[in-house]
Amino acid sequence: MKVAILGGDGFCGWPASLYLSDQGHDVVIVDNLSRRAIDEELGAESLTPIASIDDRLAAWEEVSGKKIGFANIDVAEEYDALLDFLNTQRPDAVVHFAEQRAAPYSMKNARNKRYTVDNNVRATHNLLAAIVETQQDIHVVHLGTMGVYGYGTAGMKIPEGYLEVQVTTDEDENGQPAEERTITQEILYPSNPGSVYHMTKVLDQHLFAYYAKNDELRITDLHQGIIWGTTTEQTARDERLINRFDYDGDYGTVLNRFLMQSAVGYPLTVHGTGGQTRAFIHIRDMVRCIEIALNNPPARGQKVKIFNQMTETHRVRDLAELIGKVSGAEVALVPNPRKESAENELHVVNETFLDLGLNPTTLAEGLLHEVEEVAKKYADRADLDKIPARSLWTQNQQAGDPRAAEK
Ligand code: NAD
Ligand code: USQ
Repeated sequence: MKVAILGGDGFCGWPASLYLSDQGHDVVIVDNLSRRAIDEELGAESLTPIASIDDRLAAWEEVSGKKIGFANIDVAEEYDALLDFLNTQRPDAVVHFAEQRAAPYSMKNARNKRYTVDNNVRATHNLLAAIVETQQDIHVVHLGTMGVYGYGTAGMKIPEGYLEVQVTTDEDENGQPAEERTITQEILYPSNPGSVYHMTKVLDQHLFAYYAKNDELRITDLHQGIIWGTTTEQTARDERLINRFDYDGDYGTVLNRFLMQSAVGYPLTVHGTGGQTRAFIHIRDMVRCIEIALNNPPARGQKVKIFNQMTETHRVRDLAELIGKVSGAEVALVPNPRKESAENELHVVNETFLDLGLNPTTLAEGLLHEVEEVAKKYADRADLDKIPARSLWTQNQQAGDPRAAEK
């Protein structure tokens, strides 16, 4: 299959590109390298020394004998270039990772809120409009988030995208009084995003529903949980293929941050009481899920397929305690810089991927150590000042800095 990977230079996109190429797919990456520019803007680099995109691609060809193409296109800003790319490359499928994905970065200030909305919504809409304009039958696989649902339970497991609702009415179809009856309808599960970033994924959902209905585009939206781990079988083959490892307060995600903090001897930054429960998936399962989704597209005219791409849920303080136990790290309860519930339960349906053959990689000590070992190897590249989460959801919040009292 010919697959275009939008955002293929990023944390998820790079290992997914290598995995698909390794499986024999013809892969071409589209990326404007904006994530590397944000590293510079924040003065916070990946803990691992990531090679330039040219060196990455040359290394992959050398190691695997397979070629991955690359086009530097801003999907949000360069519509004509995107259209031209689709017309010349004619991919069977596009995997769309090309969005600003950090909730804290999106909440930093008005500029970042506007950039995140402009970049993400325009990137998604440009892709959909361009596919319609090219008149090609291209399957779109989009990386969405579990955060579109919020993190509550509503007294049941969160379903895969849709909810059947029943409304009891004593009116007929014309709004005239009638005998009481119950109408059943399927709707998108009510959204409840917790940041401007998460909100852009809610807006994406509606763009997808519209284009699937109006233009019969074939679209799969993967509601992904937090990725943990950094290494896949392919990225481990050569140091120049190494994946990025974000640990800073804006881009680092919780479990990888805790493992890095443990590796460099920094107290684990548990926000508030650590009562947030979230969905997780290991990076090696993520790459497999992408291929499973590519192999199981919806038919033309079918509604958007929504899969919950997660394998397990964990409470933040339980993760900190586990890491403390296995590696002796100190746990610090710091002020929560975010506006989120102190505690939540989370139960999620993820049967589609399991039914399609995913064999989940669950949180195991060995894999936790593997991530910690990567962090230890590059510990001298860490800038400890970049660890605290300083982006505040409202003026009333405080930075999640365990060393604030010492400063
Ligand atoms: P990332 O920031 O590492 O990668 C995103 C890539 O997209 C970067 O290489 C960036 O340069 C590129 N990009 C952004 N805007 C672009 C544009 N306008 N044109 C072209 N390229 C553009 O993020 P990631 O962690 O790899 O996440 C990828 C996707 O997966 C995101 O959409 C994110 O919402 C989703 N996701 C990530 C996680 C996670 O834990 N990392 C969890 C759930 C969902
Ligand atoms: N947290 C801590 N300490 C830290 C960092 C985070 O306690 O040092 C807490 C946060 O307050 C939050 C939880 O851990 O309650 C998760 O935070 P996170 O930064 O790991 O994840 P989040 O902001 O939700 O975003 C990440 C990705 C995003 C993706 C999302 C999936 O950056 O792209 O969409 O995970 S999900 O969380 O399922 O919505």
